[in-house]
Amino acid sequence: MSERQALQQLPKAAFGQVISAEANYVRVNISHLDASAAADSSPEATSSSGSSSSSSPSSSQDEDAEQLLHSRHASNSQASSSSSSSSSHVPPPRTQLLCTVRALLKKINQRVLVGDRVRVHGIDWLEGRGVVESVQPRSSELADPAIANVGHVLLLFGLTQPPFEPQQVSRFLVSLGASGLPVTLALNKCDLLPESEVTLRLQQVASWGYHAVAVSCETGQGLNEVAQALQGAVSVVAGPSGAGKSSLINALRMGRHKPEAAGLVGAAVAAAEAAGADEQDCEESDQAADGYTGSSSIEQQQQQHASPSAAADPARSFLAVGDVSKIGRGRHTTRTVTLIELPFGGLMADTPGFNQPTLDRVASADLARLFPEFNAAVEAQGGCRFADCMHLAEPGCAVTAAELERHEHYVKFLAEIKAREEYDVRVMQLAKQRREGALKVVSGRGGVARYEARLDQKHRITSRRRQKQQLWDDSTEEQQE
Ligand SMILES: Nc1nc2c(ncn2[C@@H]2O[C@H](COP(=O)(O)OP(=O)(O)OP(=O)(O)O)[C@@H](O)[C@H]2O)c(=O)[nH]1
Ligand SMILES: [Mg+2]
Ligand SMILES: [Zn+2]
Repeated sequence: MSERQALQQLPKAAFGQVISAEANYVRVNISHLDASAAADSSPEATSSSGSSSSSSPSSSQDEDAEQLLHSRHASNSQASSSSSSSSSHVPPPRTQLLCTVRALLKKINQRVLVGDRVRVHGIDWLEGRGVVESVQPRSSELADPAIANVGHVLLLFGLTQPPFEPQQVSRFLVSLGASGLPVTLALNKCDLLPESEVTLRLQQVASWGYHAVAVSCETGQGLNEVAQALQGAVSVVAGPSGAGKSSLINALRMGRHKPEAAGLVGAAVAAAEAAGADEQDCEESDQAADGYTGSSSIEQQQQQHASPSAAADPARSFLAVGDVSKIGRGRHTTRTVTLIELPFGGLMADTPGFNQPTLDRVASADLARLFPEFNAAVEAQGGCRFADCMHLAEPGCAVTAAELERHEHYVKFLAEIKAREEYDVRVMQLAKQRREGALKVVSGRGGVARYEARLDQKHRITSRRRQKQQLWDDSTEEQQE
């Protein structure tokens, strides 16, 4: 059986994981075929297979096809030189598919996130396209960054450039700590500060109840400890723009965490910076690293995916990194969430940097427990006087008595969360009243909709339109009689 025929015999549905997502399409890494789905039964497929037998493949054909997919899986992850071999007339077989999302999923507001395990159907193996039909239940889901099924979070901040901002770090710790996932905290760019200042930062973070690793993508310091935490896990790196998230993934992919690889990181960073020199190159670099491009149309993506040049050029196999601005802030170089394979086992999602992760998933009643030093203070003092103490101005509060550095962060976050909770309650009450008919929506000046109390039936004035309609109905009834 030729390669083309084998591809046409593959079932038209498969399971896989979303490795990157754009507004209109997602890229799915295919893990296995759905053998229960029928293979291509189009006339072209059956005629090119040269047989007049039934449209569904026999089990041996199934095995052939599956073997082909798996053999391609292995060869795809190596260099792409094989694409110029004798099979040049056959489009490259796909272990990654570019997929649209089924309209029904959009209608029911089912978002497809990076990391989602999905069933893809209607697959065109030759073109490498399909449609995401359903999303399997998630083991975890984060809002900021939006990603599903990760088991571990790496929080990365710059010790400088961008500056270390305690309240921002707290916010990330609370926002991601609320997910219940294990968090590793790393402080990058320790090569830019004297050791004494790095030590002070580590002590500050330790006083909050966290162990942080001081790392440098430039010198490789601390990367081994980070690599150990990531090994074998599906992780996501989060942190502000410019912290060095993409640089860290590049360094790990270079094997920079291994002591014997000293000196390689300079080359990696230089190559990545060259790749990030302009927008076009950034996107090509992203594509080479993870099979994703930021180009707008599905056709462009297909063409770029088929191009072997990116994989052949080692400089392009890094994620793009961008210089920080004059005031030491990141430039939002990474624009999408992308899952990338780590050479020592495991997957790592690179994410766009952001400054204010949401606290929408944190309840006011849970906030205090997300400050480990509060728990320690309460335990040390044998508890607050009141069991339901919110650690604000209550007498006998163990937390306020301990005069902790992050208490002011807690107070700010609590106010924000309470305001949101009160708003949510109001919206729910309004929705309830609307369901019960106590309110009606009227459009006011400028077409702005507002709610107005609905009067009891007996107090309502019948509109002139309704009066006229009633007269009309009565007269036609009379005529009919
Ligand atoms: N000196 C020094 N510079 C670093 C280190 N890590 C990263 N950088 C530099 O910091 C800048 C930003 O790095 P990126 O990897 O693009 O940062 P990012 O967190 O991915 O940023 P976004 O994609 O914008 O979210 C680049 O100029 C890197 O070369 C480090 O350990 N030491
Ligand atoms: Mg980045
Ligand atoms: Zn208290």
